[in-house]
Amino acid sequence: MTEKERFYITTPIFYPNGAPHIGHAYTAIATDVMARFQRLEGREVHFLSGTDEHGQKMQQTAEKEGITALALADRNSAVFRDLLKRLNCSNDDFIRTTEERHRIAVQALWKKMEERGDIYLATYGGWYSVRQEAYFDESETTVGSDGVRREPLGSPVEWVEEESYFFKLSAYGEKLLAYYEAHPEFIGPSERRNEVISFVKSGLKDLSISRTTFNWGIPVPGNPAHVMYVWVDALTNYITAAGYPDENAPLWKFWPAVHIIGKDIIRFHAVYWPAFLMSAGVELPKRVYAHGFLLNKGEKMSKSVGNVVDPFNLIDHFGLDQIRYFFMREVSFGQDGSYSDEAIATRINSDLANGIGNLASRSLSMIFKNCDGKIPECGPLSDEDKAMLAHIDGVIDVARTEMGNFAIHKAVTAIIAAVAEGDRYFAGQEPWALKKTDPKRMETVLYVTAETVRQIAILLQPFMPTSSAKLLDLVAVPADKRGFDALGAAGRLVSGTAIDQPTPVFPRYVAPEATA
Ligand code: ME8
Repeated sequence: MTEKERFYITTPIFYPNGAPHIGHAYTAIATDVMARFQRLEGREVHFLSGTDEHGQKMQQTAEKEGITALALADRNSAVFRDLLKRLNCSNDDFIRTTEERHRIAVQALWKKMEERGDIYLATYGGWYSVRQEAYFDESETTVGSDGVRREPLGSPVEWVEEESYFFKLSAYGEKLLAYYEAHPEFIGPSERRNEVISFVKSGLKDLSISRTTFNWGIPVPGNPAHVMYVWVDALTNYITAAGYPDENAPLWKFWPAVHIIGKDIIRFHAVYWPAFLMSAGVELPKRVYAHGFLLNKGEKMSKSVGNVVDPFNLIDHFGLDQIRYFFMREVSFGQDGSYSDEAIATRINSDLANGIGNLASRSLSMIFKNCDGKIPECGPLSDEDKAMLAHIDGVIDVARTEMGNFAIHKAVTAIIAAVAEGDRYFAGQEPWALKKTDPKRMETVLYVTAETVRQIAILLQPFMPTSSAKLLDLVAVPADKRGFDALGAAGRLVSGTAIDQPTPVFPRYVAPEATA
C-alpha cells in the first residue's frame, strides 16, 4: 500500500485573556476548510489549534480579576475549545502552552539554540508594550496629545530595563533572505512576503528572549529567575504537538506544517520562527500564510466602539454553515474584509436558499414524485447534458488550484458558480414539460441535474460540512463515496437507488424584525 501524503496545518494559538471574537472564529474556519479539503483529497491530515497562555498580559488580567493566571487560562482556554467545537472544526489536537509536553519542547529548543551559540545574556532597555508583548524602537513610537507614548498599533509603551537573554537574530538576516529567495512560496500573500523581505533587509537586531519582571512563563533552563519571552514559547507549540524533541515521535512525520495566521503576526512567524528553527537545526515550516483582518461594516472592531461581535451569537443567529460559507465566500483570503448582518443575510438567501438549496429541492422533488423515488435512468446524452457534466466534472481542478494558492474565496466561488450553471441547464431543459412529451428525456435531465447536485455537495463539504452531508443524504450517496476521488465519472449516481423525500437544507433567512 502506498503511504498517504501528509498535511500538517495549524491555526495561531489564541490568547485566552479575553473572550474569543469573530477574528478568532475566522482564522479557525479558514484553517478547518483547508484541513477538510486535504482530507477529502485523500491526504493524512494533522490539524492543530490551541491557546497561548503565558505572558505578562495574562498575569495582569488574572491579577485584576483576583485569580491565578492558570485559573484564568483554564477558564478561557475552555471557551476557545468550545468555540472550535461550535464551529465544527476538525482539529486533531488542541494544545495549551501550560502543558508539560510543551515545557519540555520549549526548553529543549532553547538548549539547542544555546548550544549553537545563539543565546547570550545582556541588559535590555526599551519601549515595551504590554498589550503587544513586544519592545518597540523609539522611532516606532509616538507621543500623543495626552502625553502617552504609543506603538504604531496604538497601545501604550513603557520604558523597561532588565537583564535579558538575547537571541542572535542579527546573524540570520542573510540566511533568511536566501531562504525566502529559494522558497518563494514560503510566505504568502505576496504583499506580506514583500513586507517581510524589506523588514529583514532593513537589518535585524538581536532579540530579547527572556523576562525577569514577571514569572508567568516557562523558566529558562539553568536560570529560573528568567521566564522565556512569550513568542519563543508560543511559536514552539507547532513542534511540541508533533512530538519535539523526540524526532521518533509518531506525529513527527507530519512536520513541517503550513501555518495559517493573521497578518498581525507575520513577523513572528516568517522571521523569528524560521530563525529559531535554523538555529536549532529543525526543518522550517512549509508555508506561512497570513489572512487579512475582518472589519465590521468597514470599521475596526474594538471594545470601545462597541462593535465586537460574539461569534457564538452570530452562529446562533444565522446558523453555523451559513457563517462558515459567508466568511469564506465574502472575504478575499489574504485581504481585509468587511461584514455586516445585511451582507450575511444576502449571501444566505441568494447563494444558499435560492441557489444550491433551490436547485436540489426542485430537481429532487421532481425525481421523488415522477421517478418512483429512485435516481432515474440516464439515457443518451445531448450536447447540453454533456456540457453540464463536463462543467461539473471540471470544478475540482479549479478548486484544487485555487486552494493550492490559498485563494479559498475563489475555490468556493467556482463551486457556487456551478449552481448557476445547473440552474441554467435545468431551466433550459424544462423537465416539467418533458414529463408529458418525452418522459425518458425528462429522466435523463433529472439524472444530470441530480449528478450536478451530488458533485456540488461533495465539493462544498469543507465549507459547510453538515449541510453538505444532508445534501449527499438526499441523493443517497454512501459514506465511502464522498471523497474527492468520487468526483467526476468515478462516482456517478447509480440509477435505481432509492432516495427519500427531499427536505429543505438551506432555509431562507428572514430578519427577526420582519417576522414580528
Ligand atoms: O496573536 N480579523 O493571539 P490572538 C481577523 N497568541 N483575524 C483576527 C482578528 C480580526 N479582527 N483578530 C484576531 C495571538 N484575529 C498569539 C498567536 S501563534 C504562535 C501566537 C486572528 O488571540 C488572527 O489570525 O491575539 C490572529 O493572528 C489570531 O486571531 C490570534 O490572535
